[in-house]
Amino acid sequence: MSNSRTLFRSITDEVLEQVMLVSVALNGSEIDTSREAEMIRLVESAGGVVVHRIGQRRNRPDGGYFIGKGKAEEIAAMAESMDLTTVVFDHNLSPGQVNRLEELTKCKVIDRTELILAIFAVQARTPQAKLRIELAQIGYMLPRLSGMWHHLDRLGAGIGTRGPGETQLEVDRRRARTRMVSIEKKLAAIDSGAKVRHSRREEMFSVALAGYTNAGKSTLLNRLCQADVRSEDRLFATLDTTSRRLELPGGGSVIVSDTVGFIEKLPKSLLSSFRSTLDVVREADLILLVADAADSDRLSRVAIVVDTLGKIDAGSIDRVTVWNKCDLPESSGNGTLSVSALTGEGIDGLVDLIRTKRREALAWCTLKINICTGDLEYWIRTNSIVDSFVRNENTGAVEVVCGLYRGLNHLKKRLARERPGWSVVPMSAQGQVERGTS
Ligand SMILES: Nc1nc2c(ncn2[C@@H]2O[C@H](COP(=O)(O)OP(=O)(O)OP(=O)(O)O)[C@@H](O)[C@H]2O)c(=O)[nH]1
Ligand SMILES: [Mg+2]
Repeated sequence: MSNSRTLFRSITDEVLEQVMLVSVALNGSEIDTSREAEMIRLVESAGGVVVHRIGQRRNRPDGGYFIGKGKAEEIAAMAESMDLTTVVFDHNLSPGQVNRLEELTKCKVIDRTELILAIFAVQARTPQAKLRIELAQIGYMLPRLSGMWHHLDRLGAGIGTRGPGETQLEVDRRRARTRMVSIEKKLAAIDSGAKVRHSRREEMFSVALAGYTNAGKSTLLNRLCQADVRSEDRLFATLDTTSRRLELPGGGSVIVSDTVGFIEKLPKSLLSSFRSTLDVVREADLILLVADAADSDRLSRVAIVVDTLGKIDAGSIDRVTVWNKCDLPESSGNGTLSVSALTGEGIDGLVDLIRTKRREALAWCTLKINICTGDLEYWIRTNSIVDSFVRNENTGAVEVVCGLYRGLNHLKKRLARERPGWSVVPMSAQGQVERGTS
């Protein structure tokens, strides 16, 4: 999306773009003040500032303008008198509604999805996050292209690039699709590298931090794993995934991952372009749903997170809600697990819970290993919970009673792949011998 449309300046610019916010309450409801407050924060996170607010209650959206035409004229007059050129709506608008509103108000009209896309664009730091957001923006823009030709200049559309018989719109659509294919290829290469790294860790119990944006996920990762992820009082501070090892008291470790936060009506195009970023959530053994206990909307936001987890196929994974920010006076204990990622309060209890969940997920068995080198012993000790490890001094064989994270078959495959010279005769925990070597 070109600078002419990309909503706001970079957040590092000194002058913030001044914005009029339009809130619309539908179905006879009142204007929701906490939703309005969230919109103001979204505008700020994109690098703008709300200088005027207008609200309207109506039963259903107007097909032409979303709001009534009279209200749209009121916005036009207000924008002119306040010298404002940007109007943000707290709902999603159809391309036709945006065009009609822009024509009538002579302002740039931004809907909720475009605003969230703008924040992601401002916040993206890594090359892959930048590519993902560009993909989502083009996906959002494609159906809106007619009448927006000049917005494609960043994609390289320009004089002399039109093929015979093509309209400018067709050229723009073609260019947009070509760019999408090229981004998808680049992302596929990046994602396959990430998959290799991920498969190296797949023996470990994995814990994903998921939650509404700004709930404190990154702060919690930093607290649990002494990581140095950027945490900020800003919506969508995190757009990439960071995974760190958490050493558990009493031995063993798990992988904890922090990733992009959720919000109400997270745009579909973002969910699809960030799909692989969210793999750590989808493939987790345990999801810690991090909730802000001091947020007056905490319960509805937890419901939104649960709904979003369903949308990314992570709804059936074992999940525990962690009520964060319990140090704040306005926090309210909604459950047994209250923590403060900031002060460390309650973190021991959380680590205990992770340890218990990990233990519950283990498959217990006895392994008989004919030749056990120090290397293999180390691998077993770091990748399982060892209950007993007995070595026969005469033969060098060992018998190990241990709990495996991914079951015996996984261990067999792993040994066959990486330690082909070794032989393992597994038995069930009850002592019944299973035949076979790997
Ligand atoms: N008082 C208090 N503040 C906290 C706590 N945990 C996080 N915060 C603050 O909440 C804000 C958001 O924290 P982050 O860790 O960036 O939140 P996040 O969930 O990672 O947010 P996104 O990456 O934007 O989705 C920061 O200002 C943190 O300092 C806590 O336990 N207590
Ligand atoms: Mg974060």
